[in-house]
Amino acid sequence: MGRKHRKGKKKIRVSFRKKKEQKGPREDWTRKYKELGDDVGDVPTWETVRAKGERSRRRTIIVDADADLDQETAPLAQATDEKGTWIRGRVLEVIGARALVEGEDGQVYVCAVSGVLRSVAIDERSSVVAGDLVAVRLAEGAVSGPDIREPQGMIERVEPRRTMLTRAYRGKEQVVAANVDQVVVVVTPADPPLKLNLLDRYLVAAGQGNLDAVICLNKVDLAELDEFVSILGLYAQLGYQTVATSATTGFGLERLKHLLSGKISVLAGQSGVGKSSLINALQPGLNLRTREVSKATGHGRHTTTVTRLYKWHFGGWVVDTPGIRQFSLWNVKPEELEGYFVEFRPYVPYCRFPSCTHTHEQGCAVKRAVARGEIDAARYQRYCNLYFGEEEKFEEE
Ligand SMILES: Nc1nc2c(ncn2[C@@H]2O[C@H](COP(=O)(O)OP(=O)(O)O)[C@@H](O)[C@H]2O)c(=O)[nH]1
Ligand SMILES: [Mg+2]
Ligand SMILES: [Zn+2]
Repeated sequence: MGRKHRKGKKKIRVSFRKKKEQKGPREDWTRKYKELGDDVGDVPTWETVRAKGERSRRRTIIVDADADLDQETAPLAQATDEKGTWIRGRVLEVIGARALVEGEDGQVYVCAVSGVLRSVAIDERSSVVAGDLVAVRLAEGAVSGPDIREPQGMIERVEPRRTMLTRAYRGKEQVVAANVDQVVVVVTPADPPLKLNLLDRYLVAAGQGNLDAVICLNKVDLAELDEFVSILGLYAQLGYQTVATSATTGFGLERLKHLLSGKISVLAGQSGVGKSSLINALQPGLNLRTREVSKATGHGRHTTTVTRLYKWHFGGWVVDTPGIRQFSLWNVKPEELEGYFVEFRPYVPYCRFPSCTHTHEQGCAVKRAVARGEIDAARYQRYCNLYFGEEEKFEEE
């Protein structure tokens, strides 16, 4: 089933490498690299780090549709210079000074993090995190395998992070995962009952983290699908990707697969909605850590969990992490909420008061839109509840 995409070819855009830009403190490294100036060393010639602002010349090439590629990077497996053999890779997990990196060659290498990288990081823990795209210098005769004791390579570079999941750790902001593309918010029509306020809260959190959101309504076998089509329809109209699934019957799993394919996703949702079941149904044997395992340790279930990327056989990764509720992006200020209720956006500029909270004000264009039926009244009500800090306790895995 997962092989379905194999036949197709697709067009992708890749960057030309510009020789001239290889020298000197590169605009496109993150600030911490800039501070190092020229001492960062020679950038491997195949380096393709690119800043948001940098204009890159691009060309379109045709590749196998199921080739495991990151659209930001040119497909290139490895290169050799006087310093050794370099590969690009994706960090799957970091434990202490030891990182698991999946190279573009598909092999997993145990790597160390270079002292330079560690010393420039504001917080040592965040110098390299799961999801990072890195350049690794492999030792001579490097052996792949996740359980090798000695590091087989050195992580020398980290590409700028597109997105970051962070959390407060000992009073500091700690990055726990980088380059996550999307949050799949899993909800259920029953068992546990549908909580749209919680769904909206997740969507706000995703928006704040600059992540796309996919809404997955699981356990549709427990209810008449018709009843929920309107709910998914509302969110689809707002521009979210939606999918109705049943991990039990297999309904909707192909579409879910399609939505996950080629991306780094994090599954979020209340405990019991079927996140683990969905992952197992998509890929039996993935063996994500389960709640039971962490329960066995007895304490600190969320804080001690290491974030890890697991690879889908159909392409892309799933992040196994403490729920996103643990992350700082959960703490949205009430006045920022309006920005994440996407349907408010066209109306907000027309409110009488620039500081309008869209809750009680006269001349509020958002309220007017609700009255005219242009904004869903129930969703508006949930906005108000969130604004006033109505928070329901729930358990998230
Ligand atoms: N009827 C039904 N039950 C499901 C479905 N998906 C999961 N479950 C059940 O819901 C319970 C919680 O599932 P689990 O995957 O542990 O949820 P998690 O806490 O989100 O990881 C388990 O008993 C599953 O068997 C589904 O699509 N339909
Ligand atoms: Mg679970
Ligand atoms: Zn208003």
